[in-house]
Amino acid sequence: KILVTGAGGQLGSVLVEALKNKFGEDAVIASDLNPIKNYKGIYEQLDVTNKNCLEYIVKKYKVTQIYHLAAILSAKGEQNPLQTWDINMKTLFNVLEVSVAEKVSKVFYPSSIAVYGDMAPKMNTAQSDFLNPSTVYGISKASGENWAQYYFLKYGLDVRSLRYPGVIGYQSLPGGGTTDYAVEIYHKAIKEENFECYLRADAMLPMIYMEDTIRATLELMDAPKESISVRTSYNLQGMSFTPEEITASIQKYYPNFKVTYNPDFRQNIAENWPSSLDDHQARQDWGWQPKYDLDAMTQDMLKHLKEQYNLVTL
Ligand code: VAH
Repeated sequence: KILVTGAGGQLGSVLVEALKNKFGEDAVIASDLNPIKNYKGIYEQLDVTNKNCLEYIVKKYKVTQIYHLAAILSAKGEQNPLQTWDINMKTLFNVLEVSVAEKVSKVFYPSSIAVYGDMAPKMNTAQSDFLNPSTVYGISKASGENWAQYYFLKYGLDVRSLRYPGVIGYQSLPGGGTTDYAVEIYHKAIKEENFECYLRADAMLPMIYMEDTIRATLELMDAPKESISVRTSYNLQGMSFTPEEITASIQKYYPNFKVTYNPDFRQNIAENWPSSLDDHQARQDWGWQPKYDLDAMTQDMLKHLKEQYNLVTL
């Protein structure tokens, strides 16, 4: 049985469906702090900061794999730094501790490009480049991935991790991240509204399409144990673009689409992050290969969002 925490989130809500397709509906337990609207399948309300509740659910379903997606993201995290640290670390320690105690065979822990800061090179940032994160979210992920490695080395817990770039998908909306604009911008274009961007026109960030994200996650978790050489977290690159470039990509279909720029504190966060990542280790170890570039993503996003919005107005 597979437990997913944060299953109501941007990534979790899509990942649970992929896991159900792969392993069957009965094999997946979706959990979240809040009920998930219209969810079909096994669901448990779970506050992962409560170790007893987590332990209860792991025992109840005889859980063998945990995907721990519950966390506070970069932009939201800055509003209450200590609370963000508490939540992100407490939940991780609970997952790691319960996994060791209950002999969970595999754990997935998402890290982020936010682990890097201004001391890492901007382009093609390497796996081993310096980590000096500037956000509390980044600090929690940099620490978290080292703790993951510690549990692997000390207890043999099979924890695997990816440093996700900004994730973009039509299925769900992100909440509280710095890369969220790249999802919102498509919704605005479809609704034929203007978009005000909180990053500068030239803020280049690494991003990845949802389909590639889910595939990368499942491929990593499927890889034979011996091929996993990175036990902190793998760099993962999908594509890189600026707000100006995604706008141009959308304007191929919506020539009248207009974007204005009004950078806020999130621009400072983005400025400290890499523009692109060197992910050769993931390619080498478990065959990672992204499928979507910016234009392929735009085409797919617009097609699906059009269908979604039409359904709503029917
Ligand atoms: C955030 N989307 O913006 C997240 C991510 C790429 C950074 O971890 O906070």
